Amino acid sequence: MASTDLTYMSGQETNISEEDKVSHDYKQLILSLPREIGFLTQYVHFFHEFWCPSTIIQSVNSFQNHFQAKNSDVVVASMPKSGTTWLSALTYSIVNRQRFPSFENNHPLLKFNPHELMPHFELNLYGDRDEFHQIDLSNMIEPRLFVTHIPFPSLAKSVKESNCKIIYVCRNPFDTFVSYWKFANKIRLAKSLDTLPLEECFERFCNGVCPFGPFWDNMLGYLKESIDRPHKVLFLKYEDLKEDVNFQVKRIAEFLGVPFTQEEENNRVIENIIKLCSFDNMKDLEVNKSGNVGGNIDKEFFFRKGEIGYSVNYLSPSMIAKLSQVIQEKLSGSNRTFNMDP
Ligand code: PAP
Repeated sequence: MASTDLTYMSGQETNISEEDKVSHDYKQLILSLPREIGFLTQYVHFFHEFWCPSTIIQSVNSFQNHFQAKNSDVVVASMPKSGTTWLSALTYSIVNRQRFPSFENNHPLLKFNPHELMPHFELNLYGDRDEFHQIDLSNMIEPRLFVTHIPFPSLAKSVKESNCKIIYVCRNPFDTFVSYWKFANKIRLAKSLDTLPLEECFERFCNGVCPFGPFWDNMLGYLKESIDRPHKVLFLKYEDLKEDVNFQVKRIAEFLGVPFTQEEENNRVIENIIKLCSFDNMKDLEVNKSGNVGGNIDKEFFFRKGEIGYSVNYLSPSMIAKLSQVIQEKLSGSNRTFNMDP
């Protein structure tokens, strides 16, 4: 790919022209940081204790310095490829069910991809902004809904300290890794760039090197908060959503302080939300079949298989054994247990 760099915007990437927007001071900072080969960017840099793509460093800093959370805010947080799109759609539908009671006509999710309805702090909102730019969020309807992949300790102080709510979704690392690797290569192919070899990416992932990782640190940061402050952080698993989404949707609504009434249950509101946000439905929507988000990522790339355990078709038994061991070691050090079977 010669001297071309990729930058990671909107959960994805753009091209070298985006990196040119990084200010001189940030270029100096970036040069001083440890770096490794990235997935969607040429490099990721170790910044604020996580692996951060170069152009995101500036927006992460802007977000940390300027974002003022409101107690009514809701934040969907995750490692990339853990179910962000699905959880965002569910959260949007649950929170806005009074405003948009019809799930068949005129619902925003029939016209927009979830990523267009809920801005990412670091990828859309503060991406492509200079450090001192104050973003006007006064037009956002409350409760404001946001998305982030940033680890808990590196969130803006007001997000951590206010009473805003965070819902984190975690997915087993095998499927997360394969989903990310496939996603990155689809984008690279669309840009006529070399695809990334599975083995090399896997080694880096096992060493913790992936955007917003290490995987285990990102997950454990939110898991710890969900245990210490259960009213602040709800920790969900993609696999649990797949197993019993009805139960999890009720859990989310209760956590957000908007439980479903008996009348809503009788009117099958929960089932309608689940159907609207289901993989099959969302993948088939015209709005998700064409066009892009962030100016350069095909919306269809967000919907691939949506299955559990599909990664065994890509990872050898020895790769699965290796990542299992890494995860076990990382989790045992934290006295947490977590079923990570593929
Ligand atoms: P992001 O972090 O870039 O937003 P994210 O939505 O977290 O991506 O992850 C995409 C994965 O969720 C894909 O998994 P796969 O590659 O293993 O197939 C995608 O298919 C899956 N996905 C997207 N929407 C849904 C949905 N409505 N239900 C279940 N899985 C979904």
